[in-house]
Amino acid sequence: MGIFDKIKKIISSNKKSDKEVEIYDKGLSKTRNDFVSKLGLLNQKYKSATEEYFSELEEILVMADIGVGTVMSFMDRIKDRVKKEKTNDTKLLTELIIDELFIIYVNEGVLTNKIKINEKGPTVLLFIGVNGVGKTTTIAKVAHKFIDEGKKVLLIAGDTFRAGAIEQLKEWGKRVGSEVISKETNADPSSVIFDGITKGINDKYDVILIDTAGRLQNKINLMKELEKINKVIGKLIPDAPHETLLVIDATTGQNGISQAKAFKEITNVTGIVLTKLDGTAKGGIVLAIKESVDIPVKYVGLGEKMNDLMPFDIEKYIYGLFKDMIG
Ligand SMILES: Nc1nc2c(ncn2[C@@H]2O[C@H](COP(=O)(O)OP(=O)(O)O)[C@@H](O)[C@H]2O)c(=O)[nH]1
Ligand SMILES: [Mg+2]
Repeated sequence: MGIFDKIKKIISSNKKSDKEVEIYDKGLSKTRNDFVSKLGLLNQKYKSATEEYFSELEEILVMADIGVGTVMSFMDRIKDRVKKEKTNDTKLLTELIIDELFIIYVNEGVLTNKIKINEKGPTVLLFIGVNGVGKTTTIAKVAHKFIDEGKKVLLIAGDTFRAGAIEQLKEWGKRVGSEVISKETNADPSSVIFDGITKGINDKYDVILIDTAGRLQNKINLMKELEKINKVIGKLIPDAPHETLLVIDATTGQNGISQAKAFKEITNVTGIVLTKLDGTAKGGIVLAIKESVDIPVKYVGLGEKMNDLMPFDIEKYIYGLFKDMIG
């Protein structure tokens, strides 16, 4: 079944009222209102797919932060399909556009949004990313998810750089109901992490989530710090961290993409958390990440509340973008 039919199925089934679909729906409304309404206007303006139509379409996609390289190959494929399928009707083109956007993401892709789970002991997830992108909030949301599943979750305040960061994690710990291990401001992050993981093992925690500071302006130091952190974790639990999740703020557009490239150079990033998708009209950044770093997006942040974090799901994402154009 093609993506178009799958979305139609979501629309026609009662899945519409599914909680997850609802959060996607709400969180993507800014992007949908901007990007999709532009597409709608384009289809009204042009009855058939002329050169002008294509160049306006290209501009709309670039404006949604999809990434120039992706847009260019996308345009080639769309034009090809228009020729092959001998359709020139812009209404039918919508279906092709949605289909091709989906293909961009799944193409040659490691599509998994699954978090690697350690069956033999605590699962350790390390969160990295620059200041303000939403690391601490995301950790709280992920903790909430695991606690909901009945797991015992420990948080480690590895961002010892700012006093506020430690307090913020403790506050979230109270709210979601998980223990927080911390030390004083400016303590060595590796030593807090050592203590935390040791407790996690001894007290048989299921999941350990580690907060860090991300001072990317000093790349060498950050690289060394992350190396040290990884060493400490790996000594206590071989194979850990099971995931290193890079948090990126979707509202920062190309800046976020640059961060992804920089972090990929200095450490082994296994997944991306894209936050604040609800705060941007440029939700196409999901596809730009695919193009520029090819690291799977594992979670998306669609709001500030505890429940506003979703495992990334390309079908729900495309549904959230295009539901007004289909059906
Ligand atoms: N709208 C929205 N705000 C978010 C999201 N994730 C985080 N934030 C906000 O971003 C700000 C910075 O988050 P924080 O977790 O402190 O970032 P950190 O410095 O990386 O730890 C806070 O005000 C959060 O409420 C999201 O998905 N949507
Ligand atoms: Mg923080």
